[in-house]
Parts: sequence; structure tokens; C-alpha cells
Amino acid sequence: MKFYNFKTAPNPMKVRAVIIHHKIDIEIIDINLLEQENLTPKYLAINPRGTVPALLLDDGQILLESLAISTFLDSGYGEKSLFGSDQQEKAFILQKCIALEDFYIGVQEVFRNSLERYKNRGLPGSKAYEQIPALIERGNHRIDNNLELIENDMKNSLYLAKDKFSYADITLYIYLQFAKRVLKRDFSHLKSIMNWESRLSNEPSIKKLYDS
Ligand SMILES: N[C@@H](CCC(=O)N[C@@H](CS)C(=O)NCC(=O)O)C(=O)O
Repeated sequence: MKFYNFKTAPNPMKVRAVIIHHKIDIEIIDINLLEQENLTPKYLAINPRGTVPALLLDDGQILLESLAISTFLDSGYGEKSLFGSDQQEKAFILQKCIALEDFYIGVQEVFRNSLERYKNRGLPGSKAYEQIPALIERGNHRIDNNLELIENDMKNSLYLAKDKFSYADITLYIYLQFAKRVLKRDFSHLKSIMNWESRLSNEPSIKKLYDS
């Protein structure tokens, strides 16, 4: 298998957290998004969408989408699964992971529509999309509304889903660090999320992900 990655991009980072958690031995190939290596004919032949992550399977098939790649790699690790071990856990963890995309779309709406380097690249990937400045304000509302819901949910729980460390925690942690770094947003008023974040920063796979 070959894993197509970019070190600081949130979606490949989520997959790398799974690789680290399960100590999976896999070839990692970096595609430099800052130099638009994802838009070269060579990479588009691998993934015509021009996005990372992508996983090339041993039989030549290409698997896209961070959530699909992560569940694929995670399955087969039974008790240590990041996606839950019984019917309920699996459903609740998946529910959180999907819901977190609304938060991340808000983050994307802000940075893709405000940064000069995304001119005509308002959406990720190989196709041209104009920036829409009006989405910046809406994106910021979307971020705040999602975090308010998460803050309320987190008041009485240690983790995002079913009170155990899961891929949902990995997802939010990575999206939050990205939002702080790229948007320069301060979330310190969200006390439950901040407590959770400081606990998460001590999870071995998270520590290793950000140290590597
Ligand atoms: N839904 C996809 C999104 C993939 C995606 O948008 N990846 C970003 C990096 S986080 C990308 O490849 N961006 C390329 C670009 O900016 O053109 C997933 O979860 O894997």
C-alpha cells in the first residue's frame, strides 16, 4: 500500500493518526500542496480529484476520503479500534465524525475565500472555483455555532463520543488546531473544549502526530 499525504493538511493528518495509533507499517508519499504538486498530471493520474489523502491498495485500487481510508486501516484491530467496538459505539462515533464536517466546512469557507493564494481555487482539488467573500462571515458563524453545540455536549463528558477516545476526538483536535493556526481564532472562552483539548494533547498518538 502507498499513502499519499501532506504533512500539515488536516485530512491526511487524521489518517496518519490512525497509522500511528495502530503502528501500521505503510509507505508514505508526500504531495506538496503548497507547490500544487496535487495538480500535476502525475498525481492527477493517481487521484483525478487532486486531493489528499489517497490510499493505493496492493491490488491497484485507489481509496479516497479520509474517513473511508481511516476505517479501512482501522478495521481488523478489534479492541483498539478508534471507531468503537459494539453496534452503538460504532454508530455514535460515526455520527460525531460526520457532524464535525459541518464545523470544518465553516473553517474552509473562511480560509478558502479569504486567502490570496486560493484565488480561483475556492474549493479544494483540481477544478477552478471563484472565491465568494460573503462566505467568510457565514463560515465564522458556522464555526461558532458548531463549537457552541460541542461545548454543551462536552460539559459532562471526557471525550466526544461514548466517553472513550475515538476517531471523533482525533478529527476535532486536528480541525481545531488548524482553525487556530490558519484563521488565528481564539477559542479560550470554550472552557469544556479547552479542558478536553489539553487532555487530548497528552494522548500518545496525538502527541506523536504533532511531534513527527
Ligand atoms: N473529503 C475529503 C477532502 C480532501 C481534501 O479536501 N483534502 C485537502 C487537504 S486537507 C486537499 O487535498 N486540498 C487540495 C487543494 O487545496 O487543492 C477527505 O476527507 O479526504
